[in-house]
Amino acid sequence: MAIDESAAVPQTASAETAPAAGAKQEQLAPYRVDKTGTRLTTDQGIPVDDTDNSLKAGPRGPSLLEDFHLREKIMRFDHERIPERVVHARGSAAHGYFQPYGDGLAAFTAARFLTDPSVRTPVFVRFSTVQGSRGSTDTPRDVRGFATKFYTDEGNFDLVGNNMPVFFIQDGIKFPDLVHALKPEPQHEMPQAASAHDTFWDFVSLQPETMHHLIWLMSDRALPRSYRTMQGFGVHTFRLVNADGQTTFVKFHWTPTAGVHSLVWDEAQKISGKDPDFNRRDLWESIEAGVYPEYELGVQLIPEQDEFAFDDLDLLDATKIVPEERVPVTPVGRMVLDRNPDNFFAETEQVAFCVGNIVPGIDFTDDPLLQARLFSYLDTQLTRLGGPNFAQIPINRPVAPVRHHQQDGFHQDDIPLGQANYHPNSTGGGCPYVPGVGSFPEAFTHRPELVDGHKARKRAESFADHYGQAMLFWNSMSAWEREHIVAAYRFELGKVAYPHIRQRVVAELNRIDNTLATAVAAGIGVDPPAAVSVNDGRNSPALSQADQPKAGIAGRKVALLAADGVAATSVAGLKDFLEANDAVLEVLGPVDGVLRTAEGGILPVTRAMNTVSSVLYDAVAVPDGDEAVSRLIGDGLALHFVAEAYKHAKPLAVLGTGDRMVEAARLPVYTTSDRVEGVSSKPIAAALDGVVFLAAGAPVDERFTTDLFDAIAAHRHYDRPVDGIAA
Ligand code: HDD
Repeated sequence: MAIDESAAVPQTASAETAPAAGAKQEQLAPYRVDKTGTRLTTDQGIPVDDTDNSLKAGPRGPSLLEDFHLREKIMRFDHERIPERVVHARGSAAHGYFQPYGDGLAAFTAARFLTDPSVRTPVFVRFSTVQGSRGSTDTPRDVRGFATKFYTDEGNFDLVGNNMPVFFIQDGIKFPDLVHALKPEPQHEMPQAASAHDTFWDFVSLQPETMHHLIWLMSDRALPRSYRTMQGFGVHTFRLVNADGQTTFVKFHWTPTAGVHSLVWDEAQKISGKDPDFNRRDLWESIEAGVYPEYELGVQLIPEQDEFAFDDLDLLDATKIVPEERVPVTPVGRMVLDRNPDNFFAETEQVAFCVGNIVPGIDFTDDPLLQARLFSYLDTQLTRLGGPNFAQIPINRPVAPVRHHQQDGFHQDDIPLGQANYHPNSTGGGCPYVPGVGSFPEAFTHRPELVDGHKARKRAESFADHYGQAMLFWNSMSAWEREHIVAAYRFELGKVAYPHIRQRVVAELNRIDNTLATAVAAGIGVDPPAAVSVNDGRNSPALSQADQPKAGIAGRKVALLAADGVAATSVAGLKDFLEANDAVLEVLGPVDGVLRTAEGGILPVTRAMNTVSSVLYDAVAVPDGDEAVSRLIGDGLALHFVAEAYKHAKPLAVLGTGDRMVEAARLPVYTTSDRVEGVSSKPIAAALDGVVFLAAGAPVDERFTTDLFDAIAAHRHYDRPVDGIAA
């Protein structure tokens, strides 16, 4: 085929196409390869005129070894895969930037990216599940990784956190045991992307330090609606170090500006089949739509002299939080994710986070979990990325200059010039020079800490309590959060084959709270626990998702069920309202194409109803228009759609005679006999939660949009009586 040479474009994309500002995008630009308008070549740049037929001795004869294109093509294909991450294998990532609000942290840290509000630091953030393989689903009950690489002017800082503020174990030496127990069982590689199995529950019930993280895992935090709506935590206590070398303990928190929202468990399981890429797609589509995920960075600061001020927790114990009521979280800056990666493998798969990557102004603590991580991340990249030069992969390159005497190894991309590959040298003018300790204020200085102790494989006494903070968490939950937690334990343990493991978990739960243990035991067929009360009643309101501030509705997806005869006026009003608030309305028809409206016009269908499901939406709307409503009532799929959305506590927008559908779906909200002068607004007491009605034939008005905004912003309405709903 003839090539239009004029269509050829330069090999590199313009950095100006990158909304994620800054030095990192400029650095990546020369690596981006645009194939538009180019000829096909081999790896050696030799043009190829046929890539569909191998070179043969006669059309039906054997293929010839001299066919360098065949050999290269097959060889390259054979080696496309690299080992997946041993944990957190499934992930999705985005570029963006971080900017501090002001210089408020300047007294605490010398790190400029945290203290100079004029500095926008490029970031690359990778979100992940922990247990599943690369090709698994996005919505198992699992912890989510939240790893941020800050490309600061002083080098890369990797904050490799999770969406839960604590970890299962206190000492990194237990990590291989934890992960073996958590991952699919060795004999049959089951279950995939799920924690409900014997080895996991066996391990955790024998390792009581897991109890705190476990109750977080049984809560809705393990089912984030979106990466845009989950918190992130650095988990460990780190140190901030100021210009005078004084240090302050710090805990890092990410808080999404879109609010903290979760799925319900039944929904999460269904999504795993309907759209295993649910969270990945949401991240990608939000950024493409310009609804950029945003997170506020907050810090809890603890003066160094207060290290031992907490009688019930040790700052070095990663199974503990510092309750926000005792040390408040101070907001210090904002992160915006505004650019999708160009290539999944090159960026999301090859990004290498290392907990040991810190910059001047930040330092480690002696948390034994953190200490083991310092080795593990560096070590794992050698296998995963094929050698010691992984920091040269474009996504991993710092924007700060890199000059040293390390050399060679697999995949050395740089061409170091000159003779000097050692220090000290005179052949290279003494460069790269090392000015000497203390003579170079920007250099990283390890905190001069006095270390004194006898070598011993021991755990500190101050790490001994494993139940107090699990109790704090349980006490801080709202009624619906507790119901979800009990249901989660019952579900997970209900899949455990060994009764003694179930019983042992109940005994552990009884050390947290007797009502919790009793409720779980009642659901899994084991003996009720002894009626002892250990609960000290303490709580921390900041831990409850119910107490998180509600944000707007940007990025929420609303499904409108429609059919021929749909009243178009209120649909148009609904669409305008949602789009004005950066939310999305999708019109679902019985089939693809267009619908005939009650007014005689047409309404385009976004998707055929059978290709989606209520679980893929945040809210559902039913239309006005007698004919359309009658058609929908006759369609079991549509009725199930409405009932299921109601059961999953989602907001419903009921336009005009669409109220007949609410009645037909047997939702305990409303019957048409409740209509007052044609206006469908009479609630059946509190059961109306999150169901917003518009009068028949009426245009969308402010009362309706205000109520609907609040209903969607709240995200879920858990006070509904849903037990009898068949969905
Ligand atoms: Fe880890 C990956 C988070 C404890 C060893 N971990 C990994 C990732 C996240 C976390 C988000 C994925 C990074 C990415 O997107 O590439 N890990 C945590 C948190 C922990 C934690 C918040 C506790 C506070 N991890 C932990 C321990 C060890 C590891 C105790 C080992 C001693 N983690 C690894 C690893 C991984 C990893 C094996 C797999 C892939 C990788 O590092 O790059 O080294």
